[in-house]
Amino acid sequence: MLIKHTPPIRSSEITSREVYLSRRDLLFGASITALSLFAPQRAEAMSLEAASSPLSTDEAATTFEHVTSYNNFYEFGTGKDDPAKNAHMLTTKPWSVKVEGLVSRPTEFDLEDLLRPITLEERIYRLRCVEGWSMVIPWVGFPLSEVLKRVVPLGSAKFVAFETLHRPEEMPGQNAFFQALRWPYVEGLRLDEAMHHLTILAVGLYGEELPNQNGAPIRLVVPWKYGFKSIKSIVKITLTEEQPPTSWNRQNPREYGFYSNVNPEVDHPRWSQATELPIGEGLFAKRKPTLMFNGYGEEVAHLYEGMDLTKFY
Ligand SMILES: Nc1nc2c(c(=O)[nH]1)N[C@H]1C(S)=C(S)[C@@H](COP(=O)(O)O)O[C@H]1N2
Ligand SMILES: [Mo]
Repeated sequence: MLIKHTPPIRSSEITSREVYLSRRDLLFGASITALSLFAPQRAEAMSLEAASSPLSTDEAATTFEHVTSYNNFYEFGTGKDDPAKNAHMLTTKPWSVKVEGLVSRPTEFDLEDLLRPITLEERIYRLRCVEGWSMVIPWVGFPLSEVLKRVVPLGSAKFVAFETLHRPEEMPGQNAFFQALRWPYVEGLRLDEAMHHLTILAVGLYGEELPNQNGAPIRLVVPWKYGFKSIKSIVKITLTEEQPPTSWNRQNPREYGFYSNVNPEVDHPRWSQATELPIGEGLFAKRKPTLMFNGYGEEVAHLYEGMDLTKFY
């Protein structure tokens, strides 16, 4: 089992990038064993072993506190602080993920079995929400393609559909009088987007197991698309021939398309998408220009060659 269960670290213990970076040396340094012998208390903080990825941005990460207290996870309420308040209700162990549809080997993986042959990586990725804010998050995860290859997609598979857990007893938003969305939350990618090396399944952040509010125990991260594509707490992945429905497109097709690539030139009908506010930089933080494909254009622009991105938004 790759994830070692250690008592969760309180956010108050990890508030700055400085603290994180010193812990990161512990996690990734060569002298882990020696340190754990001589500094048992600090070594105890280790929980996820991951190799750091060259695909990371070198921008400063948003603090652990902000990453875990300012969230969108409507299953736990529509307020930004609701997921941090309510997501502890979710039971994430045991957990399994079904991978089925147009594949040769449909499989229901226990999370542990899914992770056993997999090498975890730390990837520091930008996350841009369609609401106009952004964060930089040190995810721990692995390429989605590794799972897809294990089930062997058929030639007819063109899209990948994802589904979040539906468990109203533990997800108050699924039980609310006012239902913010139709449940379960669903998302989708084209197969080539799903196989792309930047597309990962995350099981942790900041070297810790994924906090529930961030989509425990396993969530998608697609860094060149708006945040809502990065579906949380996944229980099912289905390969399909037809483009699958997605929650926000179903909710409001004029405002949210299937592709949802970060694009400063295509405005949301009710507001501009040209700039973003970095979260956690205080009262005087300045909005900064949003980059095409969230800054990942060199790696992903070829996927959309010849497509009119104002039409396929
Ligand atoms: N199941 C589910 N996944 C979800 C959401 C949600 O409400 N439910 N919100 C999305 C949105 S709008 C964003 S911006 C990101 C936020 O991820 P974070 O809270 O880890 O920063 O999760 C996405 N994944
Ligand atoms: Mo979002």
